[in-house]
Amino acid sequence: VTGELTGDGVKVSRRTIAGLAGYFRDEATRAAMDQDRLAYRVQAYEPKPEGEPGAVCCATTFLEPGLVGDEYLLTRGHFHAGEDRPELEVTISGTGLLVLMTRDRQTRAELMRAGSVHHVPPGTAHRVANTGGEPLVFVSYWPSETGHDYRTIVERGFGARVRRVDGVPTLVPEPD
Ligand code: M6P
Ligand code: ZN
Repeated sequence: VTGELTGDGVKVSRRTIAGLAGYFRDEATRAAMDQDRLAYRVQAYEPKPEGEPGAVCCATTFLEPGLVGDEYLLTRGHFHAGEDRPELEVTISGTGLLVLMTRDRQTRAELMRAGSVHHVPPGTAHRVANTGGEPLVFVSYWPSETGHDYRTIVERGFGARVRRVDGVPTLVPEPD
């Protein structure tokens, strides 16, 4: 009901503002913020080690509300190393946008709200932005043989960013 995962094998990780260096459009504003401030935490249950087949992994992400300049707090985002590996996102609470980008940088977004379910097709980078005033909580499911490619996003980013334009969350195209 809350998304909280507990029990043997659940691993918890935290990502602070410091851990999001380079991910926002306005890096100077990010660098001037409290570096220890929590951006999101993840509770993950991976029955098999990453890259090994035979299980479905799941994780709950608790993404804090807030802005860095005019950009909403976000997860780093990644492609899957296995290009044919999909993912499923189930929103527990809060509101946000799931940003999806194909390898040719076509970028779109889906509205996340309590109960919404989103399929991330194979070959699609995915990132979540919290556009609301409360934590955005969602559960993700992916096959255990999926590896993660963060480098492509670090190097080139997404084709669009979720920014506050006239008070409204807007997917704004971003030059490569
Ligand atoms: C979702 C899943 C996890 C991921 C988390 C945070 O829960 O996609 O695999 O760890 O979001 O996103 P990221 O790892 O891209 O920062
Ligand atoms: Zn993923």
